[in-house]
Amino acid sequence: MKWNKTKGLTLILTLALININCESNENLSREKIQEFLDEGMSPKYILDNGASLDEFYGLTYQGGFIFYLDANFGNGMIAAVEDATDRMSWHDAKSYCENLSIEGNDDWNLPKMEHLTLMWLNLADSDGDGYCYGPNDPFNLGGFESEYYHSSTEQDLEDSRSLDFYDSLESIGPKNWNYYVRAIRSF
Ligand SMILES: [Ca+2]
Ligand SMILES: [Ca+2]
Repeated sequence: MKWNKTKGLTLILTLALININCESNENLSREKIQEFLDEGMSPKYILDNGASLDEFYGLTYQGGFIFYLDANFGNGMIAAVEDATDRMSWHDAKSYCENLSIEGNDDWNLPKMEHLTLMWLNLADSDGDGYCYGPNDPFNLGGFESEYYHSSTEQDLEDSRSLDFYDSLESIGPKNWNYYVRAIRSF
């Protein structure tokens, strides 16, 4: 059998994972999952080795926070770790996201309404009490503001949909209103 660096590393990581599972016989901790992600393991591989889906939300992967993960196929979505610096109009929000480049990835987008809602559920209100109290809220995993965020979803030519990150109330308003912006990408 021929060795190379990648094979060696994969074997070491696999043994580490098996070792953890045998010792604890419990689900992997968030800290451990984050370590494995940082070492280059895929979320799907970690899932298949005993991690539970909920533990992934808010962990960092490919330059963002995981807020969606498909347990069957291993694809998912991340939110950029920060908002755009300023509140901006819908058109500016779209081009800001499309021009973003983080860790070599330039396929960021303004989230559709359903993805913005998922981001709120799995990151901003991770404790599920129905509210996000802003950056100092310990259960607000993405550091979101307790304010309105743009979605890419249009209502008509002049209006678009947004989400109040305080209580996840949906709103429809003119595209030239300035709201907070958080880019997302799929992996
Ligand atoms: Ca782009
Ligand atoms: Ca909450």
